[in-house]
Amino acid sequence: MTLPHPALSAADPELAALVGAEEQLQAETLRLIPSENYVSAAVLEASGTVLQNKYSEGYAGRRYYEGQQVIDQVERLAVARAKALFGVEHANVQPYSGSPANLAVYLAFAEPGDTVMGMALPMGGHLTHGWGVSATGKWFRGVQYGVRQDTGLIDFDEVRELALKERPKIIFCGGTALPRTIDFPAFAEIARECGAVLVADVAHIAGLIAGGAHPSPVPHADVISTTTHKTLRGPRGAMLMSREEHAKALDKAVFPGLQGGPHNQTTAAIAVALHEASQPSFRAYAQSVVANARALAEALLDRGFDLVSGGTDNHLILMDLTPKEVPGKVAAKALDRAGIVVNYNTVPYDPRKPFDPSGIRIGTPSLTSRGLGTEHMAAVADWIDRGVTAAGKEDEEALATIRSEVAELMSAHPAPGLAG
Ligand code: DSN
Repeated sequence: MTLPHPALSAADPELAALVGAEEQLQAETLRLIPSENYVSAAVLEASGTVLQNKYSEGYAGRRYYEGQQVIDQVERLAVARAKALFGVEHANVQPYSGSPANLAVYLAFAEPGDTVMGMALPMGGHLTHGWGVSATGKWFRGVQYGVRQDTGLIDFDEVRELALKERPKIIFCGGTALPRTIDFPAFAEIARECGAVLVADVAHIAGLIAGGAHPSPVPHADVISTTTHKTLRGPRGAMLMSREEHAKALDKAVFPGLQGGPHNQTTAAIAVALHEASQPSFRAYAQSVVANARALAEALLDRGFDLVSGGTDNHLILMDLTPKEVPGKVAAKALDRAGIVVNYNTVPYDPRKPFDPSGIRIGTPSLTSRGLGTEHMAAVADWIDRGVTAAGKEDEEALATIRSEVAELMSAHPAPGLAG
């Protein structure tokens, strides 16, 4: 199923064909990358509007360009909805994406060379939490915590000890491969003890928080940073939220500190997504994402898979394929050929290299958006199991069989935004 794009097809058939091919790929495959989702048709429409045509440097009522009669209302609406949904005093909806949002936090609260602390990338953290190859690890002194090797869980005694020794200006909690609930009060206590600004990077779980399926970082974190396109199911963008006391510093850091004109079409689509996330149906969605992940984790454990931390509390499962003797990248590429889209990922204490690691990372936001429920998770686990086995044996026929089975189930569950 592809959508009609009459103007695009007439003006640029080559590009229109590529868009159609991507629509088909997204419709036919089982997308398990935990940071991806399907936006609604309404979000898709809002992000493709004439709001695209406006420059709006500044903030509502304080712009450097005229003609903002409508844009100001769009941004105010998005801000008001973010504040209401997350229960925060201040929201900035202008960051282009998660990495610029986090950079703005550095600009607001630290000077180059200052010490910052975050979870190490190979342990499940994010590049922008002070990891060495990122600007945040080059321009700041990043110290990193991890998880315990025996449990796969954060050891708060270790985090406290490191924080009190290193005295970071900023502590980040949250990350990209964390299958367990983030203990915001525990991080807040440590940040208070060492006088650090606590930033909860909830990019992965923002939708779960909005839907009441994960505890909120409010009032524990000083700053909340999030993208808008993962479990929150909005367009590719980001937000920074805080108490009023930090509003000025954050706003100044985003603009003029780091960015120019906001992407107004994205702001509009964020507003739509926030409206959708405030509906009762979104609460049900968030609960279902977690229920599906738990059911999938159980089904994988039943099939002998090794899951980091032994399971999941949220939308994400990190699988260590070492016992299966199939490298993560080999498995991910084979599953892709089978119509199951995952990403290869390091696991904590991974002896292999990041570009060829031991694990794969999967999650349930996208399949839940298509209406799949716990009753489907045994089949999903079975496909992953057969796919990993086929990867080890280079059995292309088995992968092709899985692909047709996946496509059949997907055709019975049309994806939001692609249903025509
Ligand atoms: N790329 C995001 C993710 O996949 O988790 C993090 O930046």
